[in-house]
Amino acid sequence: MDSSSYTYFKEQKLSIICAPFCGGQGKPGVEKGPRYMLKNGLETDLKELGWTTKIDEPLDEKELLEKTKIHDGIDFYKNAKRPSLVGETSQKIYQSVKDALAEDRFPLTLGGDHSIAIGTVSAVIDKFPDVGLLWIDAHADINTLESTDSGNLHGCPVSFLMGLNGPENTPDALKWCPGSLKPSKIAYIGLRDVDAAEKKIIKDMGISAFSMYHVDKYGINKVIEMALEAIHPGGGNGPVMCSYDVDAVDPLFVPATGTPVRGGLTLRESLFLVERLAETGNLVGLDIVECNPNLAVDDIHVANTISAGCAIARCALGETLL
Ligand SMILES: [Mn+2]
Repeated sequence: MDSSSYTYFKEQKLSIICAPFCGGQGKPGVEKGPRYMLKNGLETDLKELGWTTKIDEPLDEKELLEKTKIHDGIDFYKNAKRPSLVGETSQKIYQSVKDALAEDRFPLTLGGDHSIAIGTVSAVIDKFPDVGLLWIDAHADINTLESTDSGNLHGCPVSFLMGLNGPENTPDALKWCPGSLKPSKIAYIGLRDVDAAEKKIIKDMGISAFSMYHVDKYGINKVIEMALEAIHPGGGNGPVMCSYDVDAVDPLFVPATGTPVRGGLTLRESLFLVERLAETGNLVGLDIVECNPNLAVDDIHVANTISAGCAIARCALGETLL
């Protein structure tokens, strides 16, 4: 793709924002995601696609890992684990994404667990108030503080983004989050493990959700087009943010992730999805989250997972097969 293909980032400037955070869930290792993806040559590959890159590391991986242990058992709100740390960390990511967008840089954020999207999506909405959000995931991540069984906040970011917890029921450290995402501005793709309470929220609020059933029924291209039409009615045109949890991809292809669920997207469907979004020229932000090298059984698992994460980034940012 040449730079004229981009509606919002004609100068093709990019910030790679590293978000090595594992405190939104309980399995250490997911903080290694950014480091592993960069070691895999991601920055060089993106440069070759024409992007001028800058790496932003607002978090200290080691310090944060220590803090996550310290916060265990003392930092909680109702059933939710480590809300102060999640709030403080996602606010730092929020600032980094805001800084990138202020310089007209495309924000590519590498997680870390999915709680960091509280920061990324909020910042993108500040810059593009009419942005539509595509949440690519096996899970809906829309549990509220009331409904979460596990208490892991990586299962709750959408509820904060939408303001579903209400001001009086939001932990102090998360009160910075505007919570302004409207139900009509989000669409899910890839769902296959949705809690009963989440199903109710999705139904009651009329949120567009395309599960693996829809992918099987209509094919991935039609699903993407329906999702775009849902967030931008009347042609599907307008800014799009993509928050991509690699567990949307079938564990055959992405085994090293915290909450794998079988029956997911094939590797081609996963990449086609972002190739198709790149083709619209309307992408304004991308997260790639939940790559956890510690959960690999062998080196091939690590390589498959990390290379899939990197391929998603490249395809979203202009890599094509021909
Ligand atoms: Mn997720």
